[in-house]
Amino acid sequence: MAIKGLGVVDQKYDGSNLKIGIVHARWNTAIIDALVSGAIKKLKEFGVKEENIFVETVPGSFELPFGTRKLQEKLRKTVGVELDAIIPIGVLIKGSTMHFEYICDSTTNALMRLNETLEIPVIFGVLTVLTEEQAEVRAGLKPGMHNHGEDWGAAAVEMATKFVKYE
Ligand code: DLZ
Repeated sequence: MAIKGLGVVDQKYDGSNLKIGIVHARWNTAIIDALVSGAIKKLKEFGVKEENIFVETVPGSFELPFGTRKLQEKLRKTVGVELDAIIPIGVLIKGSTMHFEYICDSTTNALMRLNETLEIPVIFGVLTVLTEEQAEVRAGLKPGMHNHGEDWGAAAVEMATKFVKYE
């Protein structure tokens, strides 16, 4: 049995009636693209329809909390769509200043607080890594390595099914 990672999914989930939002930063694009693809692949494997996956971008991870909150509101107001979960995706790579620490801390806290204020689950799709290589490994860009975006897709379906559309 694997020690790390998501583990075995506890039941078979049907995401065919779910609407899932993805808000992703554009910093570190190659890694972001892989993570977003991984999340979408997993959502589809769980039956989420392509037309029910709503993708929006923001400049960097610091903008993720605002983008996450506003995507829900924007879709509701413009096209009458009620999201069942949102996956914010960002990649923060440590540089030579304290910027990394501040953005990691504020972004993580703000996303966590959205779970207390929004009525839908907000998944934590942010990699906070020390090197580009660590990010590539976690995005499945190195041979044989696992794409964490897939875990975020699975987490969104599980949380939405258990706690939003459970009837
Ligand atoms: C400024 C900045 C830096 C230094 N590093 C990253 C990063 O590694 N990953 C990321 O997503 N965003 C970074 N940013 C941009 C900030 O998140 C934000 O977009 C800008 O400070 C503008 O508010």
